[in-house]
Amino acid sequence: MKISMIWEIKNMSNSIIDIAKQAEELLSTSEICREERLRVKGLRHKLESQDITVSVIGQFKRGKSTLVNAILEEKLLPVGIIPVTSVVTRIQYGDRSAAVHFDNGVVKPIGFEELSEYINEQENPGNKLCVSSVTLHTPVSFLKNGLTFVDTPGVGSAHKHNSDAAYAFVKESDAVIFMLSVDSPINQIEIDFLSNAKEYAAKFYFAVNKIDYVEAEELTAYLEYCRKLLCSLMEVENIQLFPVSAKYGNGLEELKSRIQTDCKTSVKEILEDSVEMKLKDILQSAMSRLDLYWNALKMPIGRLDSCFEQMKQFLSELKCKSQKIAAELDQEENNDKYFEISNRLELELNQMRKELSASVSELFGMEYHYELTELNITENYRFDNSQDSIENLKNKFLSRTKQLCDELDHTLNLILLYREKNTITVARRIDDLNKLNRQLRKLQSLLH
Ligand SMILES: Nc1nc2c(ncn2[C@@H]2O[C@H](COP(=O)(O)OP(=O)(O)O)[C@@H](O)[C@H]2O)c(=O)[nH]1
Ligand SMILES: [Mg+2]
Repeated sequence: MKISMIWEIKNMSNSIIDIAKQAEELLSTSEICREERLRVKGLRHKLESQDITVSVIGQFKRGKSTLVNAILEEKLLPVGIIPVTSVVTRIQYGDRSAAVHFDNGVVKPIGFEELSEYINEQENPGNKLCVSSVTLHTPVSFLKNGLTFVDTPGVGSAHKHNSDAAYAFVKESDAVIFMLSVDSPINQIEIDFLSNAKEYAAKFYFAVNKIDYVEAEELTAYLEYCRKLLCSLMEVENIQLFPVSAKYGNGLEELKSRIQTDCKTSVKEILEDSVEMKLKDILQSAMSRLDLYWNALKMPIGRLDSCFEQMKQFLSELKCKSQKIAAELDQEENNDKYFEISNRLELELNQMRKELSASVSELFGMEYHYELTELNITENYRFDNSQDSIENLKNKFLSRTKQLCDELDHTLNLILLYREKNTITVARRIDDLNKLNRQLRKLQSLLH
């Protein structure tokens, strides 16, 4: 560990690239913050390359995939009347090619005609193929100059994993096209999603789709309603709306040329704002991690040993419990109960997260909260092809509980490696952690 070599923040420049560089350097002094360092490295690369990520986000069926196809002037992505898009698709400039990225790190080149097999909810239900994303290259001028255009799954459908993927991808977006549609008033799902997106994306384009459905007067009323609501949600005086028909092409040129102009003239500002927002999140996460180590190091060694033993025991009990829950599912008649079972497993997972948070708090005397999944248990959704899907649900549940336990186990092992009998070394390490924490806080205070 190099914590003792902590480097001092001197004559700090407030430019975001400097803050990012300093954050990266600072985080690299401790292997505890490896993950955060890698995330900052990605941000620095983004600033240096000036590559901007613009994603289309919103509720399912608002016409996101249709819009991407229309802007790129090619029917690349599948669209449909039922929720279709199940994975994030990144589209960049280049010779035509397509590749699927899987959760386990494998990348497989595919033909464009095979796309649907991987990104269509009906063909890849519950993302059983474990696709993490799909990347396409196509030589369209809209994508020139390092623009990555992204189609995302919609939020709010019965397929919860689609919402999770959309929420996760917002964290990577620099600018977003937030897709609304005249056939539905803005609802709470969209409001919640927008509030979250506001924390990560630096630039918003509000597209109001399906204007071919309504008369001019109705459209004016709808736009006025949207404008008022969005101004209050975004806390701004005025907002530009882009009324479009993704299906028939109306209004697309205005939206397209606005994005292109911004990408030419204000890409630097957008990226700096975006990186600043993401840096805040990363520094916060690094500081929480340091807290855990700090608490563990300050414990008398005997007490620490017994806490570790109890924690490891608890983790192995959780793993057994999850296997028992999965095994019991075999004995039930589950073919028509996909939705109930999916919810039950999510509830079990939430329960485990709560128990883990409680034991970390109890044993290490610190707040350690896992985010809980919100469940809409009133929804009555039936799934086709259920036999296959129940099996898939069970495997997902097992792998998510294992991941939950493994992550904490990994952190505990790192803490074990880090602790030390020699009290002078312990005192020095605590001092180093304090210093690092102070430096991170200083950096954080430079962000708006
Ligand atoms: N009338 C009309 N239908 C549209 C328009 N844009 C999309 N749709 C339809 O809305 C449905 C959902 O579109 P899709 O792009 O799959 O939505 P996504 O889930 O947001 O990606 C499909 O049936 C589309 O044909 C539009 O501008 N006008
Ligand atoms: Mg879609």
